[in-house]
Amino acid sequence: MSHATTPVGTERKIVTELPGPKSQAMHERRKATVSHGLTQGFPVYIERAEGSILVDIDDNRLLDLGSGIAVTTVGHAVPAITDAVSRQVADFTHTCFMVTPYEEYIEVCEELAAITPGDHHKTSALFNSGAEAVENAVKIARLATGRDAIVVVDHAYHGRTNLTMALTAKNMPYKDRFGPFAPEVYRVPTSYPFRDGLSGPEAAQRAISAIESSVGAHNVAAILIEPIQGEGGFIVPADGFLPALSAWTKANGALFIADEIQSGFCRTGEWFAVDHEGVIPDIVTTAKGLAGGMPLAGVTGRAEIMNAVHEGGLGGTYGGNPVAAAASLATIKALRVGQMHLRAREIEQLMVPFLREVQASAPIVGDVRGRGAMIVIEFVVPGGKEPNAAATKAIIEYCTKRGVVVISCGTYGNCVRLLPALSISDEQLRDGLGVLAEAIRSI
Ligand code: PLZ
Repeated sequence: MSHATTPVGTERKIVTELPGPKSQAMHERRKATVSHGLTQGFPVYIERAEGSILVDIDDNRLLDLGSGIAVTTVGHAVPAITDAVSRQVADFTHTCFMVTPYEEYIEVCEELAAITPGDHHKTSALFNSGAEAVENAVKIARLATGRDAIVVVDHAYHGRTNLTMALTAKNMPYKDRFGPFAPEVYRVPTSYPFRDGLSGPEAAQRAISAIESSVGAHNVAAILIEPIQGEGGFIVPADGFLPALSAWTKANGALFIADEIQSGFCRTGEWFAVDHEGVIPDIVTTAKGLAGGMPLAGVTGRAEIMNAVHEGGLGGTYGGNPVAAAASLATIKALRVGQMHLRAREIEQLMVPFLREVQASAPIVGDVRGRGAMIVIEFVVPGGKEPNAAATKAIIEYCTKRGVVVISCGTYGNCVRLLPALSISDEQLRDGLGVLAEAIRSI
């Protein structure tokens, strides 16, 4: 792939129609050779990126408000991360931690122990993807408790492997005709304030009585939950919901597993989304923002739970790969040194009032919610709460055609999520929000 030498810059700049001619040709090549089972997204093919700007093969500069689904939280091509990766590539790229280990793996586990909630003794195991981390968290929870049942909630997303498909709520496109699914997974209602109007304690009581009546408290190995539900629609549970579920697990010998794969790493204005409610999970799963673009995932938990597993019970060829680990250490350092959780809060302060003002004159905007730089707009049919997936699709198309990359989410496909890098400037953010507002008004 040829790389133009012109600087990337910091501005969105569209020089062809989107997708441009080269991207269109590339898309034809793709269709001939890449399985059509993969989500097609917006077929603009990327050649370079820097900060919050993506440069496509037609030399268009797009503003990235998706960060590759909450992965490049620090930004694209951040020198501290690319340098760390380059150094590690030159040193060695792989030995397999299970065969001949190395320090970087240990350092990532030390960092995870330090930044995840609670000051108890924690240990970690590293994997490649979020789904793999969730699978392992479930394995560990079952072994440590000697129980089988895993409780998940409506609108949950935990991955696409066989076990995680069972944990994920939405049928299309994730599960349809891919079964049969793994057993001993039980789904209970969540807290979705915009749609259920319940307080946190009320929603928790509803979930708990479903667990007690349909599963039996003594059978529950763990409640597994995203503290802010990501793919399901950036659903922030009502205050008190998560603490009540966590307290119930403690009282009943079950574990509380927080899936922080999308919501972690300063994204919400704290290191982790559970920090907003003072909940201390027994196990935390991480990925995405953990390594700034390199594939890495972690399971971090109370040492007595994590270490209950027999030697050799956890592993995988690539888990905790040294290059991904080096990227992770540089990413965590950049987040910490830059106090980037504070920047996430500023981003919320800029985005939410702006979007609420748009909402005031746009009846298709049902709700604006989220924390930090994890904000969503839920679109409805004016006059009620019926999900409006058609408007959502049109708005995303309007934005992407103008070079503002935004992603949809939501069980009903009716949400536009905003996941900018925490290094984005106010000016870039205003530019992107301006286009989004135009898109909403154009409906
Ligand atoms: N848990 C909370 O958000 C991944 C999925 C994109 P993997 N979310 C993006 C898609 O359509 O496949 C995710 C998540 C939460 C687990 C996962 C799974 O992480 O790294 O995609 O396996």
